[in-house]
Amino acid sequence: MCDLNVKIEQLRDLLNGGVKRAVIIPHISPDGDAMGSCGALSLLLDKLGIQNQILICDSVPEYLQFLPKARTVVSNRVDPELCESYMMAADVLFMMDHNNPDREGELQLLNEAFMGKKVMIDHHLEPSSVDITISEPGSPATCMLLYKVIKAIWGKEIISADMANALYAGINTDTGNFNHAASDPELYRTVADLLEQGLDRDYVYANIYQVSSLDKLRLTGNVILNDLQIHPDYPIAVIPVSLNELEHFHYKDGDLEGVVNIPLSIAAVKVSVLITERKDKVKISMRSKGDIPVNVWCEKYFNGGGHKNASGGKLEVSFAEAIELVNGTVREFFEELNN
Ligand SMILES: [Mn+2]
Repeated sequence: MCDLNVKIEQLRDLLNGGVKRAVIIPHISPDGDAMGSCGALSLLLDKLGIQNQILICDSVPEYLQFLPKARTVVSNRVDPELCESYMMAADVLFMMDHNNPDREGELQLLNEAFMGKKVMIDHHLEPSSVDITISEPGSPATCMLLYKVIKAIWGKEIISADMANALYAGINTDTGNFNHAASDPELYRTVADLLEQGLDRDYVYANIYQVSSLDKLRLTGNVILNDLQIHPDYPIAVIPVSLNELEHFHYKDGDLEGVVNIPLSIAAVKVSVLITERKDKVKISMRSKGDIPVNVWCEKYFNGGGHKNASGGKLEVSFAEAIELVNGTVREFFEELNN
C-alpha cells in the first residue's frame, strides 16, 4: 500500500475516533486553493458532526468571499482571543494548502503550542512532518488532493454542490483556469465527478473572473504600462509596484491577483517577477514557463519558496533595495540554470 493510502487510513481512523472539534487554517494571504480547501473541508466536517472553525492570520480577499464559510472565518488580526479559544478547545488542527506552520503568520505560535493532533493536506514541496502529513507535491491543487482523500474515505457521494464549488474553485485558480499544471488526466476526471455532484462551473467562474472593480482594472493597466520592464540580457520581466501607486488605486487585498502572469504572454519572457511594496515589507511573486524553477531563486534570496513555476517570498528591506536584489541576482540565477 502506498504511503498516501496509509495516511488516508490514519485520517479516517482519527476522524472516526471521537473527534469533537477541529480548527482549519489556510496559508497567509490565502488564495482560491487555500480558501476552497478550507471551505470544502469545513462543510465535510459539518456532515460528519464535527464542530469546526476556519481560523486565519489575516483576511479573506474580497474575490473569494463567495466561497462557502468564507464569511464566518475568524481572523487572528481582528480577534486573537477568539482564535486562541478555538485552538484551545480543538482536538484536531488542519493545515490546508501549506507545508509548514511558518506559512500561517501570527497563527504559527498557536499552531506550535497546539496539543491535539495536526493534519496537513497540501501539495507544496518539502512538507514538514506533523501527525498526519497528507502531501502530494505532484498534485495540481490541494483541492484535488482533498477530493481524492474524501473520495477514498467516504465516497464521492458525500460531496454536496457547495463542496464541489469550493473544490473546483481551488483547482481552477491553482491551474490558472486550466492553463498550467493542468495535464494530469486525473484533473479532468475529478472535475467530471464534481460536475456530477452538482458543481456550478458558471457560478464559480463568474465569481472569480467577472467581479473586478474599476480600480483593480486601472491598477493592472497602470502597472503593465508604466512599471513593467524587460531585462536587456535575460528573458525576464520585472514589475515593481510602489505603495504610492497601490494607494492611488485604492488597493484592496487580491487586486494584484494574476498580474504576475500577464508578462508570460510575451514570447520572449520566461520568468515574471512582481515586486510589491507594502507598509512593513516588500512582497516578491514569481512565475515561470517550462523547466525554470523559480522556487530555487525565491528560497535562495527572498525568504520564500513554493512551486517550480509559481513561487514567492518577502523581504524586510526598502522597496529600492528589493528591486536591486532582484536585478542583482538575475544573472547568477540564469547562469546556474545553464550549468
Ligand atoms: Mn495550492
